Amino acid sequence: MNLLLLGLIFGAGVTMTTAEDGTKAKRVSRALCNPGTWCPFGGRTYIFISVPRPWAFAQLQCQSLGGSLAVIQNRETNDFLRSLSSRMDSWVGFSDAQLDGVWLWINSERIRFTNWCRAEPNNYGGKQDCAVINYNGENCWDDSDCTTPRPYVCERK
Ligand SMILES: [Ca+2]
Ligand SMILES: [Ca+2]
Repeated sequence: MNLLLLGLIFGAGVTMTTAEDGTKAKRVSRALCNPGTWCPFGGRTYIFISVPRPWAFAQLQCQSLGGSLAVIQNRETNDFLRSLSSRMDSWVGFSDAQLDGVWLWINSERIRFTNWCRAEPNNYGGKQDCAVINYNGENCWDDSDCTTPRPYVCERK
């Protein structure tokens, strides 16, 4: 049964890669943006993982997929990831765990854009060190307890 399924998937893959028709190619590239698949945007590719994990485990999972938690450097990427993550509260690779109040992107990129919600980051309870997008469904970020399992977004070049 599994072999048959594999054969079907492989067969479908061959059909797609050998297609020279432009319309069909367009359909394939759009299909790559489905949840659970890597999706290109702005020179990077992103994947949304809906299975909730604490921030550090989310990063490990991103690494095992050949990437890292997502970095957001402009409004366009922010809004794209909002859509990709279905507006669910999701981890990205922004943290002040090393020194409270000093926010760092996980890949050490310079900070070019932030989108904090009003009165955030507030380090509530003295233990909020990881950034979550789509806070309460809003289009803004909150600092949150890193140990809370949440969906997350990974990126790779
Ligand atoms: Ca903090
Ligand atoms: Ca907060």
